[in-house]
Amino acid sequence: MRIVIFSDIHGNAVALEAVLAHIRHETAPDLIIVAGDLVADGPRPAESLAILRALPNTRFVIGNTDYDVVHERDIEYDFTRAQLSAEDLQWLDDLPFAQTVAAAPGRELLVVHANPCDLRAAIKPDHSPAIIRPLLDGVSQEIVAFGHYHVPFVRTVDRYTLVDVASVGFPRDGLLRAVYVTLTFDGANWQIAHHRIAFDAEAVARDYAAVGYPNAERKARKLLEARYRHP
Ligand SMILES: [Mn+2]
Repeated sequence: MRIVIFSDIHGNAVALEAVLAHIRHETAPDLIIVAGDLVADGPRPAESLAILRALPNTRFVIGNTDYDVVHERDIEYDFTRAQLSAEDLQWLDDLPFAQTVAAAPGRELLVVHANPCDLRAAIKPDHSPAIIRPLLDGVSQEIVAFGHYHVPFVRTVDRYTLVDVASVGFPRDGLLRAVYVTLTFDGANWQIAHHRIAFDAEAVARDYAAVGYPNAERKARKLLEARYRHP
């Protein structure tokens, strides 16, 4: 069984199309899971959401910015919300918190946006186990996959394998690549691989101004730097 997981598209339809083309040609997944933050912060929220919603064999979880686009008011969320239909916004608001997959009895995967407890606390690659353990309290699955922090990593904490699938649309590890993950269960073990896909980031950067995104220049620079600071 092969599962593709990706996250944090952030309204970047160009990066999303690059990832989906790579998946179509290289990966042949049984299932795709999208780990949230679908539309906010990018120039093409409506196009990105239409592409995502049309994908076959695909499940979703909600991200913090999916919640915020529906419920919060600021100049950027207002822009994003104005691009989406009332039905799109209801669909975002109705997204589930988590998805689970059982590859075999007792061999299960949990997918959430940031961590198994809430939508916002990031699990970081250098966090001590003492910081992470409370977030895993009560989790029965052996693999926990998430996005939110936008930095790809795999690490083990106690009996858990933690997989940050990073970000399709807004990289922040200094590499201007869209990232997705394949999780392949061969009957005994999971094989986990991050894939880094080139996309036309300059075109996306120019697109912010073309669509009238608020703070377009700052946002474009933030994308191209691929190193924005996480709170
Ligand atoms: Mn997030």
